[in-house]
Amino acid sequence: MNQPDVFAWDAPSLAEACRGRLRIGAAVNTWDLDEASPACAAIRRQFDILTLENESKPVNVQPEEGRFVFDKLDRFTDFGQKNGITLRGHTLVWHSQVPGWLFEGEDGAPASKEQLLSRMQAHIGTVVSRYRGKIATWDVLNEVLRDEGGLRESKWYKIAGRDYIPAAFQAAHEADPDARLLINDYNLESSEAKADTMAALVEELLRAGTPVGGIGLQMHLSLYTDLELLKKNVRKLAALRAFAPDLRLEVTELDVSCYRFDDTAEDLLWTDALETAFREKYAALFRFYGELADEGTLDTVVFWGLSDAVSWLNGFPRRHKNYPLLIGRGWRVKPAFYDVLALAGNKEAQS
Ligand code: 9MR
Repeated sequence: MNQPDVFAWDAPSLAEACRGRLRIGAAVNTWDLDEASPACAAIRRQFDILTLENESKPVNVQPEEGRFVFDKLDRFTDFGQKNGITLRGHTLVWHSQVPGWLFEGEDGAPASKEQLLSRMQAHIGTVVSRYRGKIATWDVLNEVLRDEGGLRESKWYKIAGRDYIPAAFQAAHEADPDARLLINDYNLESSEAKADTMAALVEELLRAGTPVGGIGLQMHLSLYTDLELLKKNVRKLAALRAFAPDLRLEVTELDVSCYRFDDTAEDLLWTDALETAFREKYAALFRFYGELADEGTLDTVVFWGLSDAVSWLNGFPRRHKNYPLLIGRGWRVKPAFYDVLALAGNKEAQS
């Protein structure tokens, strides 16, 4: 069926269609929040949950020890409150976009474990308590696992061992006992070893009484993602709810690249064949998200970016034109948008 080729702000609202079942969000930057901008119009129409793409990462929030920069986060939370939009905090502990001073001790030596943990607690405590009640979910830990399973051997791990993991959750929980606290990672859907490590780690944390509220599945996917494997791995993580019924999964950074990761092709043109594959992928995904939502496992799906024009995938892993989102260049919604709209919002459309 042909659907109108319209701007995102004139199209039906995906967030509204999904309300009560899934929150639908996007990663944004504060320049998108200017009232008169097309980005802002698209946000208000299409999304009811937002994440800052870069501006709330540790290197931007505490570039030097004790010097916190809150102007962007303040703008974000003011916007959310004014527009009734739920907010996600991204991220508190990461190996990337993290300031170097965190890991430095006296005279060029590495920081001690105690020093690193106390700096981590100070960062988390200051940031999370400032936005207590305003930021609903925090990606407390980001990408602490290796693709091949096991914990990433980051500076965090090398200095503090695995103790930084529960300590980060404890610090965030003390600062805002009502916030949902997540551990967030990529390739959980495509690497069984990584999904197994995540399941074992979260189980261990929950058994020890660590306040983990959920698992963030980034879901940077492609047209070539194996959906059967994706479902199997997600099911494995969802099974943790058997002994922690409040645990939730969130899809935190969804996009569907039209390239394989190691693809060195020149810019792909948007052909009918690509369009068909893209629609099928998104429809199958949202059918699955709907199932998870209906059983209470998943309640949030956030796209990583507002439109194809600004997606990070135009520059990663190499510079090429990509088309990973439901809003295309020129702010027009794609046919796949209407497929998702029909699927995500109502159960009948899924049969
Ligand atoms: O989209 C973000 C991009 O603009 C930054 O350059 C990049 C820096 O590492 O981070 C990107 O966002 C990442 C997110 O914070 C964590 N998961 C992977 C995302 C894509 O790289």
